Amino acid sequence: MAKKALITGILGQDGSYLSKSLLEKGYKVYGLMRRYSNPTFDNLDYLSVTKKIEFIEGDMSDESSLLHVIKATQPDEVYNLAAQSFVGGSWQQAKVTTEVNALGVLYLLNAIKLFSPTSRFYQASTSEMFGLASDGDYQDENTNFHPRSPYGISKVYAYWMTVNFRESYGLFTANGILFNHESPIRGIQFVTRKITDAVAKIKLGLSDKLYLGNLDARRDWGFAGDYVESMYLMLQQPQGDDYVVGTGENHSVKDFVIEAFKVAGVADWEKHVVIDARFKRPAEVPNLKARPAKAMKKLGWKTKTTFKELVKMMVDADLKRYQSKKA
Ligand code: NAP
Ligand code: F7E
Repeated sequence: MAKKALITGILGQDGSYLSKSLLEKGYKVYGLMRRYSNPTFDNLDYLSVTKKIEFIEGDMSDESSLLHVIKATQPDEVYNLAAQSFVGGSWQQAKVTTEVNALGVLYLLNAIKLFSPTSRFYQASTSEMFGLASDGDYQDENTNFHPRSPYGISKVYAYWMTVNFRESYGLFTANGILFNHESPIRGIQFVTRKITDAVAKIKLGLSDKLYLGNLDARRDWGFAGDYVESMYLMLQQPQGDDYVVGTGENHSVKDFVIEAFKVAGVADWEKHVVIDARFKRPAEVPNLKARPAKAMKKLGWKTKTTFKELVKMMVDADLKRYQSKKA
């Protein structure tokens, strides 16, 4: 019989790539989505998998809906990807961020404990938990957390609750501490997609300026399609555990900007980029770089897409999108 997977956050970037990958592996996929009067399935349509997923309405802030979903689906694997995932918005919406990203995980784990205790649970943890990360040049499973935003703090709570359900009740739980991963369907607010979208518009004469905050922040950027494989691998291990996943290389926002303009063939990037204080954060995370040695050794996972390939993939996709709109 086909294995059953429940994915929360199915309509987001990672939910889209993961559902495609699990369907290809023969899974029956259930997707938790919020109730909308007029939902859009753009990301899943882009990957042509919408019709094969069974959608169930629910909300991470509504415990009763999660109890119902777990009881009704009895999944072999639960991938908890739902979150208010925009760091920059988490200061303005700290309560919602906490309810969804922190308490939502407690509700989901409790539902699994009550109604489907053999389900294996994946928690979408994040390099934002490391935050200031003053311990050294890179971050791994032994690095101390120093979150710098309500988002990072909410994810630290969820991380420890995931560990605690493993230690207290013997549930199979895993934290994937994933560093930034991007793709052509990355949300438009995130800096990489904001850049590639603007560069495509500038190239086609549809816009002239790109407004950004801190160009010096450094991130370890990989491709989302590669990273969802690590989530799957974590749930196939003999025991639940916690893993850092990243490329081991980092670049500044400025490096990303320069590469994107170069790929599009637009000269003089500095003429188009405007520094705008609205996009600076009250507390910045300056420098993240993964050391993914454990994931490489124990999961056999490794990144396949280089920084330059990622930037090109995203710029090309945005150019294609605007060109087809113009036609
Ligand atoms: P994303 O594109 O923002 O997707 C998040 C999904 O969560 C969306 O589909 C959203 O639903 C859903 N969601 C938000 N609030 C919800 C609620 N109250 N109830 C149910 N669903 C809700 O994020 P992503 O980039 O795919 O990231 C997936 C997960 O990995 C997130 O937990 C994120 O925090 C974490 N993470 C991401 C990265 C990264 O670089 N991408 C790195 C580390 C960890 P709607 O479609 O209805 O808005
Ligand atoms: O910012 C700087 C900004 O919003 C990256 C989420 O998926 O990855 C993501 O969080 C950097 C920051 O991603 C702008 O200050 C400059 O230093 O693309 P971002 P993030 O905050 O790293 C982690 C791993 C997650 O878990 C999150 O869910 O870029 N930056 N100028 C800007 N950022 C944005 N968004 N917009 C700007 O104009």
